[in-house]
Amino acid sequence: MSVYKTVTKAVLSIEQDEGVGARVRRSIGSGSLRNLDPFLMLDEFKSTNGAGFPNHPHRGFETVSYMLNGKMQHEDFAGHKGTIGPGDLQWMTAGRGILHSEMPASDGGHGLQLWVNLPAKDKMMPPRYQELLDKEVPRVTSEDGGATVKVIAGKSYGVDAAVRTHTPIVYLDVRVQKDKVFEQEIPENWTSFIYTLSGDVAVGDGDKARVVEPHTTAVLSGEGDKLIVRAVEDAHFVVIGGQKINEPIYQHGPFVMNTREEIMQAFLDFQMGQNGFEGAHEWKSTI
Ligand code: 3F1
Ligand code: FE2
Repeated sequence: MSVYKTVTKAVLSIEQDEGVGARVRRSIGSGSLRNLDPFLMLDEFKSTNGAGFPNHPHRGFETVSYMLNGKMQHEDFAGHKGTIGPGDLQWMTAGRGILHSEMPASDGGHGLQLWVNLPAKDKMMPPRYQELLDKEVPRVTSEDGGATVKVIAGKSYGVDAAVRTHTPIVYLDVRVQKDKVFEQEIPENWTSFIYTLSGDVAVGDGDKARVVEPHTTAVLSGEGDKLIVRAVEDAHFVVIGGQKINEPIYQHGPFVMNTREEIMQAFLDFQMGQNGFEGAHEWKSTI
């Protein structure tokens, strides 16, 4: 018999400044939502005025950019360049080093960026992109048609994602009609949460359900192997879960390693243009 997960914590995200002139609602990674292994950060990003995230490096983790509306341009120091449009997904494994620029196209953008930690053995792997257009992201509908899901990572209602992850992860974009229900298996002891975009939802079963408003992170219990969400009104949210990596985390901004020494090495490598940061100095973004 399955046991439903409960909400252990619900935190509303308030808009804050990030990047250059950009505004984000920070979910994971904000003061009260740290240590959600394997997740380091989740930002809901909305731009109107061309503000974004010019030239900056990453090492030791993955950035998952998922566009909800509008367009973002990206360009990295190895010449990888493109535009992410509505519903498109870019799963970027920074590995040993990426230097890039992420800027909204002229009419602005609305999207989510999730940072997923890498296990120690993969932190220095060569960078890799998995890019899917909206129409290439697998979709599935619940039995009664009340819930529709885009399977970004993991599996839902029997449909597998196209993306490959380094540790087990589930990432779903879910829309549920008013008074309908979404159900999802998530293993016990994983870290998992939902982040709401629009519409109030009741998370959890029966008496234990908790109503959550938009722009809120509802952290789910390790106990229980099933999530149930009822839409109080037409609702849109993401479900994110992952197996814990259980390794020490030493983070300095966009470098996430296991020890202080590895962080000092990352600074040195970036400064010297070595060990994955070759050419970092000479590079100038064109976007
Ligand atoms: C100037 C600056 C400061 C901080 O590495 C959290 C540049 C980068 C950084 S950063 N990145 S911030 C970030 C947040 C959201 O700390 C970067 C990009 C974000 O969203 C981009 C996005 C979202 C959806 C692109 C495409 C779809
Ligand atoms: Fe970035």
